[in-house]
Amino acid sequence: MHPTQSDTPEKAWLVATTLGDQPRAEVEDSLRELKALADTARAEVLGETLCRLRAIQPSTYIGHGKALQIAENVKTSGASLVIFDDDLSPAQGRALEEILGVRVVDRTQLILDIFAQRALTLEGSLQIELAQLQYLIPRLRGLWTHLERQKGGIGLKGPGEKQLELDRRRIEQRVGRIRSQLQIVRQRRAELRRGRRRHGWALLTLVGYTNAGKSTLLNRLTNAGVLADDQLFATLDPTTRQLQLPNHQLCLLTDTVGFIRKLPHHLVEAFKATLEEVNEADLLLHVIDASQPRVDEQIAAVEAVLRELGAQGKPVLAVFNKTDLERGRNQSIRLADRFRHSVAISAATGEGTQTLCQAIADLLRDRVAHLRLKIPASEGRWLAALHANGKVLEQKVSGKHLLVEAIVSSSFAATLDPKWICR
Ligand SMILES: Nc1nc2c(ncn2[C@@H]2O[C@H](COP(=O)(O)OP(=O)(O)OP(=O)(O)O)[C@@H](O)[C@H]2O)c(=O)[nH]1
Ligand SMILES: [Mg+2]
Repeated sequence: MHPTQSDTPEKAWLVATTLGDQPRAEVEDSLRELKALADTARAEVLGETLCRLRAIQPSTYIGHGKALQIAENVKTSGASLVIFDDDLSPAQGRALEEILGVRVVDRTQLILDIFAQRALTLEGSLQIELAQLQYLIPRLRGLWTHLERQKGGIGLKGPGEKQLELDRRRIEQRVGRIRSQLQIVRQRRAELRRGRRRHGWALLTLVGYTNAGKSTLLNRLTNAGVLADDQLFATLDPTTRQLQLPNHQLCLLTDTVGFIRKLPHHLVEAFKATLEEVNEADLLLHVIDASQPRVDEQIAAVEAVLRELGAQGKPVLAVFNKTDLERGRNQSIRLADRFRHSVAISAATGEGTQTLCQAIADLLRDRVAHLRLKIPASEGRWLAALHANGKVLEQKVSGKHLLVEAIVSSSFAATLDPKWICR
């Protein structure tokens, strides 16, 4: 079912709908995004239809007359695939395929396909497979009807209920196996995080709409060398790098998968292992592409996913990005009121990134300690620990003592002998 995997691009016709008095501009924007998704999946878009619906038709989603009109468009254009911007029920998908005479894919399936193409690591592949199987289970019946038809249909005895039941059971077993493998991944991630916590370094996670510039920012701040691309969902797997703030405080910055409007629930569910980086963060950097015409909706979409993850209470620093573009500059001024803490930057040019680092340091102030220490020479091994866990600004020997000035996390400071700390 991948519209994406053959060498010759699939030729797609796009369909979006407005319901009731939903503003047209909103749907046009969603359609533009669907086009970008189709493009990311390497489908060639031949045309599009925007349907105004008074109500959703339970059987075919859009009206029958409209469906026939699209069937005509499909035929004359030579499209091999119709992509719906809205989610279709399995029955609606089948009924539409019947009328349109070509495969019908909805937005969820398109996003699942893109994720499947992008998954490089075992963790990513397992998560996407889980989401795909869960999407598939309620659609199995339709799949079999298709196969029967391809075999000649009428009179041919299909695999029937028994086969369907067998397949469902096999898929459910696979789902069970993936879940337990993912459980192991989660444990490994949790161990990794515990390891990082031991140093007391603050954990920062980049979140934001896909294509907002999260990876570009990670690269800019840490020379991470991760892929940043003008494509949706360029990043699937989290990358973590160390970042040193202007006060010499060390923290860890994690880049993770981007969000999108109507992000399939299965995906959010399946990507829990990856997205735990969000829940574990001490501070979220919400990267916002301020140059987007409908930036408010993108912000709302990200906030909705954060709520779904249970991360709504986390401290957030809004990072208005792409202010090298005029609209980015203008909108970042307007948007500042919406957030308690915000900074305007351009990850591309680096402008504003110093202010950003300062803002992060300010927000994490209570996690860091600037110490002057007088350590007995016999406890010299602590000097190595200070170097490993923080930033030593100065060190010298004075008689039987080491005098050290250092920046360390508050939690590491708590492990030091209080007698050594000079007030
Ligand atoms: N003009 C401009 N373009 C930027 C800026 N930051 C990022 N971009 C571009 O925006 C596109 C997306 O950047 P990425 O860093 O891949 O975005 P992302 O948020 O990591 O996207 P996903 O991983 O797909 O969620 C790339 O083409 C970047 O070059 C910026 O400050 N200004
Ligand atoms: Mg990215």
